[in-house]
Amino acid sequence: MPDDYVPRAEDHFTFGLWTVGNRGRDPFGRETRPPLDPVEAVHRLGELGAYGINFHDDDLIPPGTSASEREEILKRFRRALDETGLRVPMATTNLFSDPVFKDGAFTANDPRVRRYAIRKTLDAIDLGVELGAEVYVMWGGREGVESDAAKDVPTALDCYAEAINLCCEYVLDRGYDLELAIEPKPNEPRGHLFLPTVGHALAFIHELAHPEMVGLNPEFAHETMSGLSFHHAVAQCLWADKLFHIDLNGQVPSKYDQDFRFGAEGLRDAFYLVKLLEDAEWEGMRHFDAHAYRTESADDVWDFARGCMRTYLILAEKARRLAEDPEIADALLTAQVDGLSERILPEGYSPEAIAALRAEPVDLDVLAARGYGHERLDQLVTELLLGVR
Ligand code: GLT
Ligand code: MN
Ligand code: MN
Repeated sequence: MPDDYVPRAEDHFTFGLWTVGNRGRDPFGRETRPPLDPVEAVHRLGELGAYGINFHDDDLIPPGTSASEREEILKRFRRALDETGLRVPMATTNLFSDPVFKDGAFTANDPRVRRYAIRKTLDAIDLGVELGAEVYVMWGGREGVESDAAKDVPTALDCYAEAINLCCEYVLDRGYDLELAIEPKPNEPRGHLFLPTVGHALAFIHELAHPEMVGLNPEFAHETMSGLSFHHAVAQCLWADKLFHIDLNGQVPSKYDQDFRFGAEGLRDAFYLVKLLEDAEWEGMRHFDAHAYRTESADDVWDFARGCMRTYLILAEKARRLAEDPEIADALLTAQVDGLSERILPEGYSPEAIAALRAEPVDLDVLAARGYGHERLDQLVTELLLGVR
C-alpha cells in the first residue's frame, strides 16, 4: 500500500558499502550472507530511494587489487552511479582490519606503522575526492590500548593530532573541497579507544592546527553504548557548528556495538534526534551505519535498508505533528520552554544591571512550589509516538 514514507533523493539518506554489504560475521560465528557486489548495492539502494553510498578504500578496492583490476572496478562502479544518480558524499579509510594496525594506526607506537597509515589515508582521500566525496570520516578503530603500561596517552594524542594535521595540510595543498569528521567511540575493538565520546573529540579539535576543517561524525550506537544521550551529543555538535556527518543506527545501552537498524532500539532518543535535525534544518547526509541482523538472508537486507529510511521519515512526521498539537503546545507553555531563550541580562553586563537584578523582588517559596508539568508533557509525547494522538 503506498504511503507517505517512501524515501526520495532529497531526503539525503546514505548507506555504507560495508553496511548493506555486512555479511553477518561476529566474534563467535562466520558469515551468514554471501558477498554483495558494490554495483548491486548501488542499484538496490537507488531503487529504494537512497541518495548516496559511502565506502572505505578497501570496501571498493580490496587490498591486493592490481592497477588494471582497480580501473575495471572503478569503471563499473562509476557506471552504476551514473545509471542510478547515486552520489558518494562521504569516504573513509580502513585503518583497523589489517593486522599491521593491531597497536593502532595514527597512534601506533611504531613510527613505520604511523607513516604507512598516513600513506593509506592520503590515497583514500584521493579516491574519495575522485568520486565526489565532500566529507572524510576518521574512525580510529584501533587507536587505543588494552595494557595502559604500553601507551603514553598524551604522546599518543600528539601523534593523533600530527596525523590529522598532515591530512588537513594535504587537503589544502591539493585544493580539495573536503571536511574531516572524527568519529568517537568508547571501546570495541580496543579495550579503550582514544577520543571515546563526542565531548572528548570536540575538545581535541581545538588543539589541532586547522580546527575549522575538522568536525564530528557522531554515531548513535557509540554514545548510547556509554549510556549517554545521543541526541544531547548531536545537539552540542550543532551548537558548536561541528556536525559534519552523522551515523544513524540502533543500540541497547551498555552492550557491544550492535549497529542495529535505525529505530530498532532507542526509539525515543531516535525521535528527539530526528526532531533536532529537522528543526535545525541540518543540511548534512542522514547516513545509516547499521547492518541487518545475522539471521537475515541476502534479500532481507533490503527490508533492513528500507526500514532505516522509513523509520526516519515516520519520526520526522511525528516531529511535525508534535509542533502542531495544541495540547502539547499548552504543556510546553506550562514547562516554560520558551523561557530558556530569555537572557539573564538582555542588555548584557553592567554594574547598574547587576544592581537592578539584586533589587528585584523574588519569592523563593513560589518558585520552589511551582510545577513544570513534565509528567503531562511526557505522557502526551509518549502517546503521540505510540500513535494514539
Ligand atoms: C566500522 C565502524 C563504524 C565506522 C565505519 C567508518 S567502519 O563499521 O563500526 O562505526 O563508522 O570507518
Ligand atoms: Mn557502531
Ligand atoms: Mn560509525
